[in-house]
Amino acid sequence: MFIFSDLSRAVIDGDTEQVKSLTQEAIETGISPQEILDKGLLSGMDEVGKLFQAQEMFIPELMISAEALNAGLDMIKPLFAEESKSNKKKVVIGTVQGDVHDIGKSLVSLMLGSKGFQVNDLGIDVSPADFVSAAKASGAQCVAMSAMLTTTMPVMKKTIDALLENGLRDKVAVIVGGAPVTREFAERIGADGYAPDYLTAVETVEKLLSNFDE
Ligand code: B12
Repeated sequence: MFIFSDLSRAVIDGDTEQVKSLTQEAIETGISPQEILDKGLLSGMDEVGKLFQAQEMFIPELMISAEALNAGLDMIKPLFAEESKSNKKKVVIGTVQGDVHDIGKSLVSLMLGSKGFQVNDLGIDVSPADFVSAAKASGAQCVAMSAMLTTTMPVMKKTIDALLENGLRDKVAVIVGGAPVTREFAERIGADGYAPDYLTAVETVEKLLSNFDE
């Protein structure tokens, strides 16, 4: 469908107004929020990643594309929330210290919320101490960490160590993700789960927490 390629193009161009009007049009046409996201907004960001890698796009343009994507995302968020069914399990989520990438983390957060999890999204640049205090304060059953840089991946291990030092490690399931993170890395640092995308992330958290009482 043309609307998907137009939407991707608008993300690549960082044209927020165009993203908004095409997203609105897609919603009105009855296209599912998931398709708008995957085939339009995220496929545009995929292309942005490739152009950046090829040095055909630079940081300021990336930021403008991210803003445009987020404008579309804000419009489809309520459509995901409509599917929600309440469950009392709590998840603390954030992008680790030193890392400001938040699109993937926010998607995982959104999807968990739409499946009824109580999500405490700590945002970006979250220190191990902040993960620990948020998990403690909310009595969360799960800590979910995102890292997009090879240089910030070690903070995931530091956070797991901090959970252990604070007596929380056996009370929370830890799940990790982000483009450079692999299942092998997750196992190596002692995480309980790993997922490559937002859909698998939700399935994995559901599986991990199925043993916890509500
Ligand atoms: C947009 C972007 C930015 C934007 C971020 C804006 C924002 N608000 O997030 C800006 C411009 C700020 C940025 C900055 C930088 N970036 Co950048 N950025 C990207 C880019 C193009 C897209 C990332 C993205 O949003 N993808 C779309 C989302 C939906 O995908 P995702 O994040 O992978 O998330 C999915 C999965 O990974 C998973 N997931 C994510 N989190 C979690 C968490 C859990 C718990 C689970 C289970 C799953 C999960 O589910 C998500 C949804 O399906 C990537 C390219 C790429 N290929 O990833 C580079 C990239 C990540 N950036 C990179 C770099 C180098 C940088 C900078 C260091 C550049 C610089 N010289 O300044 C800075 C670092 C700033 C910092 N301290 O964090 C490199 C990282 C290389 C590496 N391996 O270390 C990449 C890979 C580009 C490249 N090829 O070189 N960046």
